[in-house]
Amino acid sequence: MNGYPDLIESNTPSAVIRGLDGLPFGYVHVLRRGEPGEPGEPVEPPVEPEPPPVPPHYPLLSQRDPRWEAVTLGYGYKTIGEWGCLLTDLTMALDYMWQENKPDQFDLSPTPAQVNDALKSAGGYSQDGYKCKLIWSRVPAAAEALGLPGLSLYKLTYCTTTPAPVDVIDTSLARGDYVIVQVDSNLADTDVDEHWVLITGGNKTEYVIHDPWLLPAAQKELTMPLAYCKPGWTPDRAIFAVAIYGQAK
Ligand SMILES: [Ca+2]
Repeated sequence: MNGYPDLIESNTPSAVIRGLDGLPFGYVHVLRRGEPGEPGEPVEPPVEPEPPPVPPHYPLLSQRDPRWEAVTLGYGYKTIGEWGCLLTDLTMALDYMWQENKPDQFDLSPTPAQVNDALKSAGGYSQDGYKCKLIWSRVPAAAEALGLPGLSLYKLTYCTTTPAPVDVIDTSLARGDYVIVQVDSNLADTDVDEHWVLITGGNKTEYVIHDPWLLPAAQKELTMPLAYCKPGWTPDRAIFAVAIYGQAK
């Protein structure tokens, strides 16, 4: 005997230590080698699971955002804040495409001012008097210059006097294409006051739209026919042109 109490190994959490006189004088935890928490062996922290990736979503951008509202649209005499609705719609679509293709560079998605510059470099505008008009077929080249190759113009149709092709819109939405439509910004008169919005969901009876005119940009989504429809109108009556872009999937 060395004068020290014997350690009694046990499967139970505690074991009794007895002195030489056989009387218990304390309790200690007796740990088997390899059990968690053994002194001298670090305990591995629990591994946190990776957060799920954020699914792509359309941003809510306003053409009247002070960051770009004063920028000249193309080569014209109007600004993005005044006439940049279509440009802002395109930017929201390209930002969605960006999220799909570059999810790790989420914060670098292009702004309307950057898309405007890319369109100018790609020959994406034509001058028509004081108007600066978009050349639809040049948008893919501008997108590629921004780092987004593979965009195609699938459809461009004007339907001023005929019902809009809502079946085509619905098929395109289901496929994940980008749908931009023209509406009448002033329903109080009889002509079509050109305005473009982005359709982000829904179907032929009710579409969710992102309206670039609204400010602030974090405005709530609108729906047609609540917006841009006279009483009794369905979306196919209220849409006067349809442009659909997409990327090969
Ligand atoms: Ca009108």
